[in-house]
Amino acid sequence: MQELKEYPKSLEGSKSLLAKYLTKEIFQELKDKVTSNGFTLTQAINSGVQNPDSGIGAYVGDEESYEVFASLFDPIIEEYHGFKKEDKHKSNLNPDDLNAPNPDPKGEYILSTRIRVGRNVKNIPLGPAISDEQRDSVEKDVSDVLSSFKNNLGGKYYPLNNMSEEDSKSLIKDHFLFKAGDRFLETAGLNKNWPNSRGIFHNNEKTFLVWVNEEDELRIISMQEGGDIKEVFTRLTIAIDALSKKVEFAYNEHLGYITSCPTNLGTAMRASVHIKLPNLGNSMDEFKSIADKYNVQIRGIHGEHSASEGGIYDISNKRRLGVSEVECVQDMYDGVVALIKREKELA
Ligand code: ADP
Ligand code: CIR
Repeated sequence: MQELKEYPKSLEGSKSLLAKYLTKEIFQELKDKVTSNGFTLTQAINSGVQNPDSGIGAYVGDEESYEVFASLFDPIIEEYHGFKKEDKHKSNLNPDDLNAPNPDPKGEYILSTRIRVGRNVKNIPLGPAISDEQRDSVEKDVSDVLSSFKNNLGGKYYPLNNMSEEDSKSLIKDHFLFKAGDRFLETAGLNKNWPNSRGIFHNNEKTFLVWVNEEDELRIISMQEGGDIKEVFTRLTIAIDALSKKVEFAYNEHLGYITSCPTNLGTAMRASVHIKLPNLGNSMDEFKSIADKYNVQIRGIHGEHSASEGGIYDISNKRRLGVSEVECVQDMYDGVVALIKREKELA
């Protein structure tokens, strides 16, 4: 990748947080800085430079990037999470502290619930700066640990480079597997040597899954049909605990779990439901204003940057840093309850 000498023109007019906070002065201040893994500003911002329609537009190659390029990342983190430089992250993975009785016991609105966290292995560069050998060793170590899991968490690891196109298509369509060729990840350097060293582990029921070497080295996922959010959270906490006993993850007191995208820092948790909201879907301004009020994000049915189909939306917590895991799920829950209430009124 050619190192940028001049402020990138494509950012002029872009609405991304990168464009907002990478002023010409900050570009000059940071353009020759480099982390001990050799990660540069050009690499950190390439995704947003190549994709001016990004919401954020920047990724890091290692934990140190958040320090070296702090004058860019601090304001992005502050705006996205409402989290200031002097704030401290907190954690609470106790399902008993969650107040989330099924908001839709008759199953009229919620199709499924999914909660994931991102994790990266301590002392290894993050995806945008990882070497092929390091990516390989992450895959080997993590898949060995997962293959030793028993009972409800027991299952099998499926490497992507050994998967038929038919199987991968059906896993993607059914929302279990990440898609290939995402242009935001591609330009962030996250798809290098694809499909090698990537894969998915899942138990028989596909209620516990782990993505290996996608945007983060691990995405630990709990999901099931319906709206029993507490059951999904409980299974996830058991899985996180089991994995944390075997793999040490990158974490610091200020930023929590270290992730390649600044939106995922902290808990690295996205708790979501797939939910039918056709009437709110026809009043998008009101839908967005309720979502903003409850700190939830609206996505389409096939994940980030996808569209809704049949009035079904993906509703998830927006904040992940400076709030605990229980609070992330509570944000999503409170937002979903408010959205169902309004949807009923509009029907
Ligand atoms: P991430 O969750 O890692 O931020 P995406 O937004 O790309 O990533 O979503 C990943 C996949 O998970 C997509 O296929 C998406 O449809 C699926 N998904 C997300 N939430 C749910 C849900 N509540 N139920 C079923 N599938 C879901
Ligand atoms: C973007 O900037 O749009 C992509 N790089 C994805 C950012 C992460 N998405 C989010 O809002 N959590």
